[in-house]
Amino acid sequence: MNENSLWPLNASRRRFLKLSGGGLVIAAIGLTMDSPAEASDLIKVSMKVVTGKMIGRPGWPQFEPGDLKLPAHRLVEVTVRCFDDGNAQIPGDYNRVSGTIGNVMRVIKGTPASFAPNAGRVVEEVPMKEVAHTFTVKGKNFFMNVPLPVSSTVVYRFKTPAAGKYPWQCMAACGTGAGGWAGPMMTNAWMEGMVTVT
Ligand SMILES: [Cu+2]
Repeated sequence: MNENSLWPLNASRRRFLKLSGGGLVIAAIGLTMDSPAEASDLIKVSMKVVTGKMIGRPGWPQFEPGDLKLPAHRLVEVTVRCFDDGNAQIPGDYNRVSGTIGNVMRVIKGTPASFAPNAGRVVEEVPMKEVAHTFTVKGKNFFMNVPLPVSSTVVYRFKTPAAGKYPWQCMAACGTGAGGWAGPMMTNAWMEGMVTVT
């Protein structure tokens, strides 16, 4: 598959967003992603966001896996199925895709088990009111923001940065408490976690 035909590069439009909402917790490393046999291969990662109801813990939506381990300087394709049909408030600009190849992602309606490579459409942003969660990674010289629309599947590609630990946080107020920033939003491998690049 030609990377550029599906993922137009748009290196000139780089957006650097400021993270708000407090510190990020550095914690344990979770799942290790499979590495392909050949170094030139695209690494594919599959994630999902399940609702609290689905896992018997209402009010606690969760990313699975909550921690990623990836090799440095490699092209990774991530598919995220968001089973959550509820939106949540996000700070301005976190509805925009940033830090992926071309600063875009592909959005497919629903959470089908399989779909054609060109299914759905390529977008640079999601309407604010349609965002259920974000996968927002911040680390030294690296920032990536992927907004997840309700009840949808997104596919994006990114180049892993240099070795290091890159915390991620969901920036949509999907948790418990008055502001929606408690509970899973403050719990490792729930709505925050670690991308460990080696
Ligand atoms: Cu969330």
